Amino acid sequence: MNSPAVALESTVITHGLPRPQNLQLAREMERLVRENGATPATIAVLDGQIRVGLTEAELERLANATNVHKISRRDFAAAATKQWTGGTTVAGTLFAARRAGIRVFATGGIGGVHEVATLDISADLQALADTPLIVVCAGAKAILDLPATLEYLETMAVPVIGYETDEFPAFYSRQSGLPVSARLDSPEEVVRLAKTHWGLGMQSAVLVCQPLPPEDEIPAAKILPFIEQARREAAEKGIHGQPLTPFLLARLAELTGGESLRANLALLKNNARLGAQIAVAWQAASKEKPA
Ligand code: PSU
Ligand code: MN
Repeated sequence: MNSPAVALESTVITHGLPRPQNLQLAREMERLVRENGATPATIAVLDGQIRVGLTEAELERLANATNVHKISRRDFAAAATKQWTGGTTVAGTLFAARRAGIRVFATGGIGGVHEVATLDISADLQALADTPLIVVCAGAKAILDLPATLEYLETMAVPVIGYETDEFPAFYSRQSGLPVSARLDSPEEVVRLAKTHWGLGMQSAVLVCQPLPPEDEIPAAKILPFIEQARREAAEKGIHGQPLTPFLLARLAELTGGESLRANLALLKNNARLGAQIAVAWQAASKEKPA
């Protein structure tokens, strides 16, 4: 029997992390998925083609590519028409993973509602609203308006599961003071909830939110002033739209002397592990009785 696939996104490789940590992390996530009994499927666009699963050489090419695009759901047609190469966001990866029949996807932090003067709501949220996959994350990136992001997910009928926690994790920090819609404590429970959700006819994703390991967390009181500063600088520089999230992540890494980068890498690896465990549990449950 084939080992079950876990989708991995690639905007984190092309836009979310600096070189050379981006390639190291991409390899490490693939290794962790394998080590936990599943098959990694890193999703990206190469020369206009949607690719599900990359070779080692392709991963390296993507990580070092110049003129690389950030590809959300709306961008696939443009990418095909113009032969772009790019990293797929959570929204883009959800689309490609679903077409490939993959059920589980691991990422760092989903996009959400930005705290800016103009409207900026990540396409990740709409994709989560209408794509039935289990998405493992560390919450939404703390650079966002977390209460507004949770409200949007509630409106769109996305279950927000706290994995071994009652609180929505805040990416760099384990706690946000905000509630999840249910807490679950094992991969088997996650699978049972997801199968029930979709069995009821729901089309939305199940968002599994796992706090990063305690030893890697940055307490909210420490990271929040830096987030404020990075946001202010983005506003002053007139940065908005697609470049905003990459700018904020890179600036935070500078402001924290690399601490936010270390936390980001740790949570991505942690989520790769849990994604693989959930994929294995999904396959086992599907063998017992067809979904
Ligand atoms: N998680 C990380 N780093 C990242 C991202 C997620 O640890 O860079 C990426 C994801 O690909 C996500 C994107 O879809 O950031 C959100 O971008 P935007 O806010 O522009 O939708
Ligand atoms: Mn945006």
